[in-house]
Amino acid sequence: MTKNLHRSVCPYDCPDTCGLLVEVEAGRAIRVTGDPQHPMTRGLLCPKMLNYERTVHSPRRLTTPLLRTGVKGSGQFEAISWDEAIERICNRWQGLIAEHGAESILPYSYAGTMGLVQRNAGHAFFHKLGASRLERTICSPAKDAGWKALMGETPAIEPAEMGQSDLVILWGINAAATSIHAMVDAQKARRRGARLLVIDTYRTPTADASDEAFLVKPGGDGALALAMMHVMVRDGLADREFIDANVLGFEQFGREILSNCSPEKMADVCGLAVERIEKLAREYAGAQAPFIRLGSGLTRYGNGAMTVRTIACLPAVSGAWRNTGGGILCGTSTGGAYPMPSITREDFMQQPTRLVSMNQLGAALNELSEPPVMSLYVYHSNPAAIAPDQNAVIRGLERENLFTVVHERFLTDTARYADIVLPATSSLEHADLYRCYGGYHTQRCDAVIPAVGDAKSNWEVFSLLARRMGWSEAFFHLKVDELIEILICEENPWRTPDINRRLRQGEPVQMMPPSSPRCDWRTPSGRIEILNVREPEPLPRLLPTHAALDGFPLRLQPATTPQALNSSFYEQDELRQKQACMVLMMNPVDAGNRGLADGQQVRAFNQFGEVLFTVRITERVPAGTVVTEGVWWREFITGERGVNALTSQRLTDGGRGSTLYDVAVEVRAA
Ligand SMILES: Nc1nc2c(c(=O)[nH]1)N[C@H]1C(S)=C(S)[C@@H](COP(=O)(O)OP(=O)(O)OC[C@H]3O[C@@H](n4cnc5c(=O)[nH]c(N)nc54)[C@H](O)[C@@H]3O)O[C@H]1N2
Ligand SMILES: Nc1nc2c(c(=O)[nH]1)N[C@H]1C(S)=C(S)[C@@H](COP(=O)(O)OP(=O)(O)OC[C@H]3O[C@@H](n4cnc5c(=O)[nH]c(N)nc54)[C@H](O)[C@@H]3O)O[C@H]1N2
Ligand SMILES: [Mo]
Repeated sequence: MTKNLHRSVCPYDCPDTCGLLVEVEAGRAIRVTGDPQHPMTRGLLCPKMLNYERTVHSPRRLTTPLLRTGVKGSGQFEAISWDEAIERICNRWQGLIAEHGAESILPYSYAGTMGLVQRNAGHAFFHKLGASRLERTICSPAKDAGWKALMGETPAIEPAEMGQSDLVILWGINAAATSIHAMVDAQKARRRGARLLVIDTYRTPTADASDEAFLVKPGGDGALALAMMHVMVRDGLADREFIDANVLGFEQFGREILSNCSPEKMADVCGLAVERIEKLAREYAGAQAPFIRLGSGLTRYGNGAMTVRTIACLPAVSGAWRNTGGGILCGTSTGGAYPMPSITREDFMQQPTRLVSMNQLGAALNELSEPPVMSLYVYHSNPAAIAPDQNAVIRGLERENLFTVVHERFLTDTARYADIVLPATSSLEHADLYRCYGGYHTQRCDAVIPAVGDAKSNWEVFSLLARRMGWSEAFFHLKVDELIEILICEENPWRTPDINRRLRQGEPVQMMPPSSPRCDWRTPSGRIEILNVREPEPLPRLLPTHAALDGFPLRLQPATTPQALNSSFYEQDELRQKQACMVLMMNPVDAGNRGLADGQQVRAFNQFGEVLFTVRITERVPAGTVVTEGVWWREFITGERGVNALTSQRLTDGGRGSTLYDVAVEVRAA
């Protein structure tokens, strides 16, 4: 590294966890590039991070604490000092604790930064305070629940095995937008002769790069997988020898479930013609080592966990697990690589406090009692934009008697409702330690520039709050570097002393997950448990989505865009302008039926709310499905509400996840 070139890590919630090279001049980041020596990044960055310096030095950055002066939501504030801000927060909390108890305080945080210290910086504080706890389940817990029901604790296969597969299926993952390095690997496999299939609800850029795309009805993948297995059994394509040795409950599954799941019966549910289901089943069963990379898109439904569990049966039935390159990958679980309880400090809790689902913030703010939520402390999350049922969330945030503190880099939709706003550092301004969930690398980095304005990191703020509360635990006085060292120094099979040495030097390093040989199933029976009597549903079967029962004719898919990450990156004008405006993609048939013309303003509505979009008429979405990409900030949209005014607080069948993609609407001209 030259004097002005520093290593850092991408802090965002993405399976790639890229290595960055940051060029610094006079205390400012002036250029950000991908680290060519990083095992996943290999010099390639996504369009968002390629201009990360525009986020870090954005004129929109918050630089000082703010006190609300106007009505909630108006965005009117005056600058105050950190001392005053901390004093006001702690005073108010002490009053609330005396009157309502500490559970009247609710922290809300998620994935603004994935750094192990900064992301989890508030846990110890709120545990000691005795606050309500947040159940952090907005992303994809249904995926874990579905996997566990079938595979127990079986670890993930090596992502690089995709390169040895002869048939790669990107299933419910928009890799070209959400995990570009997996996309590079998939294309490499394709160039070496593997077929690349995509299964999605609309024609994404990932689908464009495939040999063949299968567009299903939202939430219809379980039906597709069941029909595929029906064909495999019917046509003698199931691998009986593998099944006999490795699978529990296959005969019963075939008899009780698969026999009723012919392609004819499933075609309508999954939205694919019978011939295409048959062809896909034969191609899958005929491949030597088919590799399914399962995304999170299809898990955010009322049947999400069951969908994952059903799809994960495919390699068991076809025997794909026999061969290197074959199987299914949901993500690498690297959670065991560091001793997180040393940071989150559950032991500071005097007794287990109330758990509040982050997917039901609207209900928590408006309906919870004994005690009601009287204060909300939001850090590295933007619930007014990203949480389901935006109308309920905003109604709650508007409550005059709710004391809201938001620690943020920008004046987000949520920060606009705060009583006190605290300015947060960006990842280039604080140290942290990162681990990847799409591979096995890990990296530690230091701050590479000083804090912008008076911004402080998550840990610094909680340390200040703890001091003002008068707490004596040495833990709250530790420096970020010391916390990182606590995580690194504990002995762990994932990290040899040499890995730790290189980590401390800031190098990106591959960890060594405790390996498991192929076909070593970590379930109570030692087999893949298609029959699992510990589950409420002992066998995988067809479950409906929530939206199928809502009575609105179109399925809405609130998808991701390459130009943003959830509600992050809307501060970059150039990226936002590429998205132009909040668009609703609609098939010509649906547009024709409603007399809509391309470019027209439309309103989409359901029982939860109403949202204005600009309609784009396109064959990229099948009839019956409408798609919008991105989670826009309200200041950049035409109407009053973003897409999450149409989503609901209902939970998934397993894992208590969000059902953000399980949405039905009607659309009319505005
Ligand atoms: N550019 C960009 N990158 C991101 C993000 C982002 O917002 N933008 N978000 C980050 C986060 S937090 C996450 S969790 C990951 C998520 O990354 P992915 O795992 O890729 O998940 P999604 O993009 O939510 O959904 C993937 C695809 O599933 C499709 N899909 C939705 N419902 C269904 C269904 O019922 N069946 C099928 N077959 N497909 C369906 C969607 O259309 C989408 O194209 O990406 C991370 N990376
Ligand atoms: N409609 C719809 N809704 C969705 C999704 C979708 O695809 N469609 N995706 C869902 C998914 S998968 C997820 S994971 C969630 C994500 O939801 P969130 O975790 O809320 O993610 P972001 O919208 O990226 O907001 C993160 C915020 O953290 C701030 N931030 C960044 N770094 C720091 C820091 O170090 N300290 C502090 N204090 N703040 C920081 C950023 O400025 C940003 O405003 O959204 C969910 N909501
Ligand atoms: Mo996520």
